[in-house]
Amino acid sequence: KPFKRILLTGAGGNLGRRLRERLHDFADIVRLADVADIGPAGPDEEVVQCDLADRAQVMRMCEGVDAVLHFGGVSTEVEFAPIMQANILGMVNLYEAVHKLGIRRVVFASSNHTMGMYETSQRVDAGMLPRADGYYGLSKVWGENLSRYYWDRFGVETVCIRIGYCFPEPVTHRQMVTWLSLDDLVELLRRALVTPRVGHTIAFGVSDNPGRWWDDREARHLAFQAGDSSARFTVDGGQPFAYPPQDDLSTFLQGGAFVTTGPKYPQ
Ligand code: 15L
Repeated sequence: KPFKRILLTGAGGNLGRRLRERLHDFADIVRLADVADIGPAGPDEEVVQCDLADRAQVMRMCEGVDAVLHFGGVSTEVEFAPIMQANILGMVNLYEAVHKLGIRRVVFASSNHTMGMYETSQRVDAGMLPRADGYYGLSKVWGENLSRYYWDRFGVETVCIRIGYCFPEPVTHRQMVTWLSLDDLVELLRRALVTPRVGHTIAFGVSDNPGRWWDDREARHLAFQAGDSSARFTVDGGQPFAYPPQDDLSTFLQGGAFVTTGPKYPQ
């Protein structure tokens, strides 16, 4: 196995729960962290409860770890305060711990909402400027740039994955275009962990779907090949595939509903 111990943050979240049993090929021990109580550890697992905003807890969470899969933090558009705590301050705490403890590599679960204000007719690659669609997307841009800094200044390697829609079955047009299967996510994590030199890489977490919006040219060196495609699903009860179907902001812009929900300024 490539690592002795890897850490998965956000182990109680949507993706963390599905990834939990898929990580044992990567390391002898999988340490699972979450802010919530996720119950007892299974075989070859460790469980740590950790608030990302608490730097001492983050330091303890990272002790003895060889690589980090960072899936923790707020995963959707909410008001700014919790995003600031978990995604802004939490990233600083994580990278300080990673750097101080000499951990060499992080895989950061970034999001397509870093570029949600691009139009659905545009093709976006990782060299283009981010255009976030709310505080959540902006916090992911912060994470991408913070990890870039820790590579440039301290040599900590990070692969940022701009994940699309990673749930079992896409049902809307947007979900079809942005779908990432769990198998493809696991393969992308494997490539992100075992590729010898990644420096700082921004990759797109998307399966080989018809009508994709994202061009993964900046992550070519990962040699990731998606094995799944949303083409086997039908949209909205079998209507022919077409995007965008309406002249509506949430279909005209890539961020979909996030564009119209965020940002929520505290009242
Ligand atoms: C995200 O970043 C969210 O974490 C996830 O829940 C989905 O909503 C996804 O984006 C999406 O764009 O569908």
